[in-house]
Amino acid sequence: MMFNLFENEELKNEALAEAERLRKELRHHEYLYYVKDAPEITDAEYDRLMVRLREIEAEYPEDVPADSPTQRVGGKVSPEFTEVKHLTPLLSLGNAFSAEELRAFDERVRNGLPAGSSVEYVMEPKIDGLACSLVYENGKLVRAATRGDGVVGENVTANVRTIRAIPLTLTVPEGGEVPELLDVRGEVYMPRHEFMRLNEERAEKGEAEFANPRNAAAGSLRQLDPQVTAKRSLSFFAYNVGNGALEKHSDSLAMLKGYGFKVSENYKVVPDIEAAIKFIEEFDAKRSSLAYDTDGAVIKVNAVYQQRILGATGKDPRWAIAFKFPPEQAETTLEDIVWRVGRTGVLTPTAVLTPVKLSGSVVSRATLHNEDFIREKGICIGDRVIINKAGEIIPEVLRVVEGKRTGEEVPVVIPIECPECGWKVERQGSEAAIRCTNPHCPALGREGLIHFVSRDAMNIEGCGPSVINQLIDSELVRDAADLYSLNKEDLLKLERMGEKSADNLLKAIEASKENELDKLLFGLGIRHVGAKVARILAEEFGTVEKLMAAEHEQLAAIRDIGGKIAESVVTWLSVPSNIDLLERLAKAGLKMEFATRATSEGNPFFGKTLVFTGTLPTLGRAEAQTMAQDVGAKVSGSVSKKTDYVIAGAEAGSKLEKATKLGVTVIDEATFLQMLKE
Ligand code: 3B8
Repeated sequence: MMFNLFENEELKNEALAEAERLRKELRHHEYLYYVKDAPEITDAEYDRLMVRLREIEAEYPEDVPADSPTQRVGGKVSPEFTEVKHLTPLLSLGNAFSAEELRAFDERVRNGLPAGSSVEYVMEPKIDGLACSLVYENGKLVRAATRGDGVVGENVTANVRTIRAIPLTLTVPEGGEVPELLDVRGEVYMPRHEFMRLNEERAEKGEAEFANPRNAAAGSLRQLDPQVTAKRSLSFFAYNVGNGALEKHSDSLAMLKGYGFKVSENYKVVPDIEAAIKFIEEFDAKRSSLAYDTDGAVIKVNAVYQQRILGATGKDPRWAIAFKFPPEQAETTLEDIVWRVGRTGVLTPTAVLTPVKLSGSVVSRATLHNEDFIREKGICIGDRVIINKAGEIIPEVLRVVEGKRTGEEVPVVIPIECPECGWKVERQGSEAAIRCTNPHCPALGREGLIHFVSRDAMNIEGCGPSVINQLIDSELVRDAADLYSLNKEDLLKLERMGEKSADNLLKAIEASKENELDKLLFGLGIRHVGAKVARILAEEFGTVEKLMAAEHEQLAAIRDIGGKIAESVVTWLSVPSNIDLLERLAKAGLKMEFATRATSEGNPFFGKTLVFTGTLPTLGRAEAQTMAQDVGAKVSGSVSKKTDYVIAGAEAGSKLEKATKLGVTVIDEATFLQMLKE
């Protein structure tokens, strides 16, 4: 008995040491991926480490630290955000719109300091997101709050914890000291590609799209359910220290970087205002190439003692100002509207414009979103229109210049036939989208294949739209499965396809077979199944067979799935040609499985220790235990202080007694089943 206990103790210590190593490794890879943008391992490798860590933590739930990489998504759905008073006010910045105004700012700064002071500035890109304050006590993130009115903000800690660019524990360099208190200020933002992906997903689901990444970030951060925020891939740039700043702002930025924060790689210390103005011009030229939106540059006095002397006027500090770039707009003529058919059969109107220069590039197309957009803006063909760059990348028609109408303008004709195949189109219910009703519309095949090979789906490099078009036109490929029987000879028939590119493409096609099920499910282009839904389905079912066997109710009961998606999945999987496609893909050697185990962090039993006792009314003991383990619970045979729940059935004897004595929560089968679904 004693010996056994020792052995258990030893096993436990080994497991806990392994868990700690895994946490360290995971944190390091999260840092490389989310902060440095330079991952060293694949997502699958990362997932494997995570799965192993979860396994150990499920075994020893009482030894899981709050800053474990598994603990980012937690917390409950709250009815509202509580208020938090900032340690020191979170001020906002005044604006400058010209070099003149910047020189005036510099003048005010120097007038506010002892005569003859020299002033050094720090220049930073101005990230277009939401200001947040993150409070670290003894190196641990304890609170995160939005700016609010500057004095009191909203407590968004649970949501901020899901942002992987934000360390839950500061990385303190060897020999360094953990600060007792550190108030890190910065901007929560959504990278552009995430914004585009999110909007695509929302459009697919018939939900309203966000107007720009800033709104998308705000909407995601202000979610009452942290699970939703966790899925939105937000990021964070640290740009100021509220409490615990060093003598120079530039040193504080370096310190933040050392602690593991993402700090703009584009900041610069400049000796005077003219150099600051030059920085802004240079930055303007490169900002469109950044992965996130910027709406200007921030100029800050570098010496903190000078900042203190200058202080603040009302809500704005006197030592910093934001230079705002003018909104990027241009006027041009809308010559025509073309309707393109996407992979789901949705017709999207695109404006054909007289080419015009807009923020450095020539624009000749702009998106018009859908029929309602055209009506709301009152757009006619021949109109003079103002275009701008929405989310700084895709040009959008902002409005019509009505004063310039000549009477020659022609109202837009909404198509009643598909421009690709001539079938009739329809608008369903409250949806804004017009769809082609032909299930075999050629556009679906072509666009579907383009989607199938795209990065977030099967990620087949070297297979761009022009290759796909040629493959279809030459009848080498009809659907996704045909890609896997292509050979080099076939490929060499294509235009601009040399030996090397053909070899590379074949390699990429071969490699794509190893993708996990979620990528395939997303790639199939099932309506309402975006990347996230595909992942949930893959996690839930693990294999295509199991998914095919699932009934509507079973699907609809899954978190984040719901009736509409369930309907779409069941329908898609019942079409013979789709089943045939899946069979041919399987035959081609695609993996069609999801190896990573389901993550059920959200379930109330996740990581908890459960004890079953007595006879349950409907469930067998083994069945009930498996169900609990499937959501990440640990099942134990005896009740102790570490037991979280006792599930008691008829004639539950001493275990129930002990549970009551220890104050352990006792539930019945019905409650157990109910909670399993949460
Ligand atoms: C003081 C300094 C507000 C800000 C600041 O990228 C202050 O520094 C601020 F009262 O809002 N959006 C930045 C950004 C914003 C601010 C800042 N620095 N880089 C930004």
